[in-house]
Amino acid sequence: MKTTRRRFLEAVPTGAALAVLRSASGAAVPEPGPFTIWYQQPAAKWEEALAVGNGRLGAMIFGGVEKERLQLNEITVWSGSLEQNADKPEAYKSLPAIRKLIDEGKYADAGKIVGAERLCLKGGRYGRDSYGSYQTLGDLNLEFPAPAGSVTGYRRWLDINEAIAGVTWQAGGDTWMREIFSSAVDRALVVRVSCSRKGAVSFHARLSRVKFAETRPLGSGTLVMTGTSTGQPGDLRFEAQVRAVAKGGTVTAGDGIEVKDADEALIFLTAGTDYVLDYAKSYKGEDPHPAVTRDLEKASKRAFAAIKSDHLRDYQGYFHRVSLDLGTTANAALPTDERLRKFSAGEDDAALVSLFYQFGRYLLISSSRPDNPLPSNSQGIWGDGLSLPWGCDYKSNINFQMNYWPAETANLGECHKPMLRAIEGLVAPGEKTAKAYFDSPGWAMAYTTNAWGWTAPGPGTPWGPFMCGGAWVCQHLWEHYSFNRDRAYLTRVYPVMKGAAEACLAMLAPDENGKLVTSPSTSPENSFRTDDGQAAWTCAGTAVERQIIWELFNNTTMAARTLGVDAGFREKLETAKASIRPPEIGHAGQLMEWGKDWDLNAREMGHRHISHLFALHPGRQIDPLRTPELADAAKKSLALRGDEGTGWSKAWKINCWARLHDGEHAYKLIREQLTAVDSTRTNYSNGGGTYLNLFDAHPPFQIDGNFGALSGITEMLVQSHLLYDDDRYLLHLLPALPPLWADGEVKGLRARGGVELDIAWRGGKAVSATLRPSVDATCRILAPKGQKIEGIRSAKGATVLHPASDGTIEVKLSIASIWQIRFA
Ligand code: FUC
Repeated sequence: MKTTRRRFLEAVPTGAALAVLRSASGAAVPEPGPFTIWYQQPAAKWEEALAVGNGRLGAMIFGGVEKERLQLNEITVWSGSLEQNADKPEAYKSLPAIRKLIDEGKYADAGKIVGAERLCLKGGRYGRDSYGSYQTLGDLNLEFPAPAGSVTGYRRWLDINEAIAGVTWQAGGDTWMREIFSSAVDRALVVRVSCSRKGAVSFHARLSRVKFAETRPLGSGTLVMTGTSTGQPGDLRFEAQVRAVAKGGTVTAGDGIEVKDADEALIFLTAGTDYVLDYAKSYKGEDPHPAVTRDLEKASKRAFAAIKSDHLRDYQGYFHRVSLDLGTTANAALPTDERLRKFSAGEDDAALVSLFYQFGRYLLISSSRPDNPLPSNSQGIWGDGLSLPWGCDYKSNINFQMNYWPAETANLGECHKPMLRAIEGLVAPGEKTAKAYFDSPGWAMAYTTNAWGWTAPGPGTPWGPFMCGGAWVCQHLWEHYSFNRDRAYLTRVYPVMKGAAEACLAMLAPDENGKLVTSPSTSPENSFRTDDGQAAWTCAGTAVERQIIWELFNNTTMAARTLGVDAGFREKLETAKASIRPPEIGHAGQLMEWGKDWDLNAREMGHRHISHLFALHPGRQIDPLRTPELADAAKKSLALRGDEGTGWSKAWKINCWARLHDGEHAYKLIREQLTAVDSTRTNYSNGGGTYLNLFDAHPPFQIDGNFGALSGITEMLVQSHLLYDDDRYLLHLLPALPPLWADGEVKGLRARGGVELDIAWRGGKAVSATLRPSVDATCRILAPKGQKIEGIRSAKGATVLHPASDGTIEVKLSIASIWQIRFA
């Protein structure tokens, strides 16, 4: 299929969509544009509904003509509570016996003791007891009179350029429309119901929840729903309020809100809970009623046009920072479900990939605003039911981190903040965990966390006792600094990194050659068979734990050096880092996953976790430019694992192939990730893909695959993870461009060192690049393979190029100048 250039992608002006039909009050029905995800039928199930969110308050829109269901979420609606007895206080006493068994090669026996002594004491089961689960807030149901005549021209959409969803249809000569968005400025979900005929708008609105809530009228045209997460005393309390305001007609409230014969109606919904992210307060905050009431009073007094324009200014302030043009094909004109099905069947649709890319950015902006009370969870903020898959928590052996991989690179650094705050909040509970399991200072988190500061190991094996979750999430603290260079921020988070490093020192023990390894150690959720036939999952020194700790020690020493603090501790970490057993290559040429060469005896050769590739991505210890043999071994490991997997597993592999500079293989995985999936049954091995609403399918729905793919596509275009000097970075332009994306343009990506950049390419070759440093930055630049940098200049003149022996060019870029690169 022929690919034609598309010029309109970048910054489509607000309201540019064609106004073909107008409602009685002037609301215009928009036509689908390049940023519209749209369908010609209502959602038949939750995975077809469309998501809106303001970071905290979200809805899934089903779009029925007579019955509209808005399934509601508020990010702090969680069952469970702080578990004070999660840690086994004397678990550390088992360490010597376990280490001895491991040293003797009795891995299965060592695993038995870990299972008996080093899991949590209490809690930890998703959806049950104190661990709890993220939950639905409830539903806003709208019921309309039967349409006068047959329905034609039905369309349901989500415009991610505006973060506004809508539904339109015609019946009996009338045109109907609903527009729905969640405003961060007004802290409210806003719905406008309009019709081309005056006085035609009538409906009944209700608030409901499967359990544990009651609704009552509150003054004219307002309902309030209050409840608790599981109906038990001490539970989290929530409240939602909804109000209808009509132009013309009447509004009354009883068990629901009745709007009759209006020209147009606005519905406002506000919500909150008594949750606060504060361990010292046992996560119990204030009664939500005053804030929910205040938000409703404020929003419902404002005009729709004012709310909408504030919403657009706010949302587009994030969204418009990046544009991506990979070309477009005829399929771009089709409804999104058809496009996805055709793409799954092998048809080309480059614009679907860029839409999916921008949808990932939309999802992060919509589930993780800077002031969010909690970070984006494993379903972002969108989930129906009282007990969601895996508690819908923050699984820290990959999933939590993957949600935030693209935050900095895709120019949404502020959206990273909820995660960074949550990490700081793990120190207090994590100190108990470090003390209990390692008798050490500092803090640790095992394989997962939840709204209640869970840091203990899980209640089962092999997943529960992975103890490096805390060390892993600390990578994000340093990354936020390396992209933004804010010393005040680094000063605040440095003690968090240091605390995690202190606990890691206690996790390490010397191996038979005096090299440091973790013991006991696991490779997340995978197990092996030893050469003498033991089926086990505990050993010493899994690759992932050594790599995570290397990364943490590396970042913590750089942070201490940047801040000029802690010389003694820094030295201790540097010495320890140099003694950590480095990544190893096994007999099949692969990167070894465990402490011994057992990869070919793995219980599951195609296991979805590729933990031992941490050093390739998201780490930086392995890279084709610096450690080509290890990079080849990583490639071999990827081949042994295969491309099958869950949605997030495929997404991780996109990042890995991008880091291996293999754009073709990365693109193969993007194609597989964009396979239309219908099933919601949990599949751990080979069901990964994308639902018709473009949510990632594990299956079931898990948002990390959306964010992981966003990160992976960004890594294909720019990489900046390699340091060539203390805290100075190498900018690698177009490191993994697939042949199919011959012509394209990306604008507004961010690189470490504080640089924003644009690149345009034709025929697979870079034609121009622009760098906008946000600090004075010295960096090195590597041109795409086969190309050279001829010059870099700004309006003030050219910068001197210092070619280095590795083919890179060192340049000094001053802030407040825009630098243009010329390629040969
Ligand atoms: C980890 C993964 C599963 C799933 C769960 C939420 O345990 O192994 O595949 O993603 O987290």
